[in-house]
Amino acid sequence: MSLIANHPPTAELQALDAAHHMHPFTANAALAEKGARVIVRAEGVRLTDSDGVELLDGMSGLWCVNIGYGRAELADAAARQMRELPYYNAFFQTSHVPAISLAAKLAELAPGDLNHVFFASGGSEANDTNIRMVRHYWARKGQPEKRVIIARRNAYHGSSMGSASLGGMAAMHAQGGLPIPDIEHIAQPNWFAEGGDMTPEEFGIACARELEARIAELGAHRVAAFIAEPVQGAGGVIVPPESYWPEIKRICAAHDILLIADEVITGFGRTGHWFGSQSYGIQPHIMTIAKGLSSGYAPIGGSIVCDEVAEVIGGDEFNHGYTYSGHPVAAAVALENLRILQEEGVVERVRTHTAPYLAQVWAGLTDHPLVGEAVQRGLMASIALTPDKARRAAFAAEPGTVGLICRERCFANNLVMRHVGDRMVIAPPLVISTSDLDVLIARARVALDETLEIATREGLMRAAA
Ligand code: PXG
Repeated sequence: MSLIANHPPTAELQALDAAHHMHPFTANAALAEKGARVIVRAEGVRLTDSDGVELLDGMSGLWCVNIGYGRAELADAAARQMRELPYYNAFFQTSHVPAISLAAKLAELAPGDLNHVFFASGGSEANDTNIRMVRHYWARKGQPEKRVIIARRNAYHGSSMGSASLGGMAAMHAQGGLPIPDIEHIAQPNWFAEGGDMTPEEFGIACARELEARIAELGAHRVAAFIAEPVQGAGGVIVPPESYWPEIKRICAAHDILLIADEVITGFGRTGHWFGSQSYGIQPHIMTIAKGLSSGYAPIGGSIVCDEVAEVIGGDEFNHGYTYSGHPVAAAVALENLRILQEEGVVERVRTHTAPYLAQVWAGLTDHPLVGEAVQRGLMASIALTPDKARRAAFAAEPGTVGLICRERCFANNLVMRHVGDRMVIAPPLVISTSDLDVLIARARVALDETLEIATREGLMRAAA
């Protein structure tokens, strides 16, 4: 590797970034003062910044680089496809080889009769497709009033008007006139924060029964679908109690409600199966996919749709689609990514090797005085920071104050770990080795020690009333 940087110096990049680049989910003025950390390249599970410092990426970028960085095969697939057919569409009675092959491959990988794919460029677009598709489905079946979609508080389903309405994040609904009509929210199965005196299993049932209660309130004739992530990701890696999904399944079936599994994070091996639904024995009617579909090498997402819904929707023209639906280059990259995941046995290795190892070392973090619980499923995991373990207490300070300190300490120790409020989350590339998991845990421990020291010094170790 060349030691001569092929980019301007960091300060210059930061100044241009501050002057012209509006960052997503960021207070840009505050960032401008501090300067963004500029990432210039990556290999395997490691990022390199513009000062040449190496970081262990505990987040797979943004939950997406499942296969790890630097796979030349994906670059070659993109270049090949760009030369042969950089763009064509499927709107007006045409199709092309990458979209056809990818749809067929996804039908093979997805469980049961999820045999049809509607492509998008990412998860937000795919969830907007889902809103229109389930409402149109019931309308075509003669029940146009069956249009309410029930989702969960603290869920993340994207940033477009529709998908952010599905999402249950209050801070997002507070900006830009959300939610759109006929979206309802129920509790998330977050036992640590909201379980009170119930056991996790009792709490899982209670959360699921909120769905049944809301359906009863609205009338089943008005409810089109329930959407949820098998394991909430951006909400803080909330692993539901084992009792939760069987009860949700029963309720959806009993009231003739479509089930949409948002697999944007849980898909493509994250939970140790191809899809999170398989980890929980769920057979959804629609799955939202994105991120790991191409390991983030190209923007592509979509909806995998069951036979019945596809047949009803296919009966006339569904007035919906994106210029880049099934983009040939992105589809070719996704196909190559799936080939490698499959041929190298990456998903199986997570299930039988790395996830069990992570489960063991991650659980060990509960001996730290700041850590109230440590949960994990496959290669996604979280810890809840607390000032009082016995009470599972929240901090008296503004939520996220201590989490942000911990995130900063991780960054300073060359580990990318995200905070969601006062939960710390990881989702490393699926190709991570057990020795790199050891490095991750060692750096996390240092960061936790430093966080405890700072929080104690600043009087932040007080519990909310
Ligand atoms: N569904 C889920 C479950 C997601 O996690 C989306 C939909 C939207 O996908 P697109 O491709 O439109 O971004 C997501 C995205 C975070 C973070 O900070 C998480 C996501 C996106 C950005 C930030 O955890 N998830």
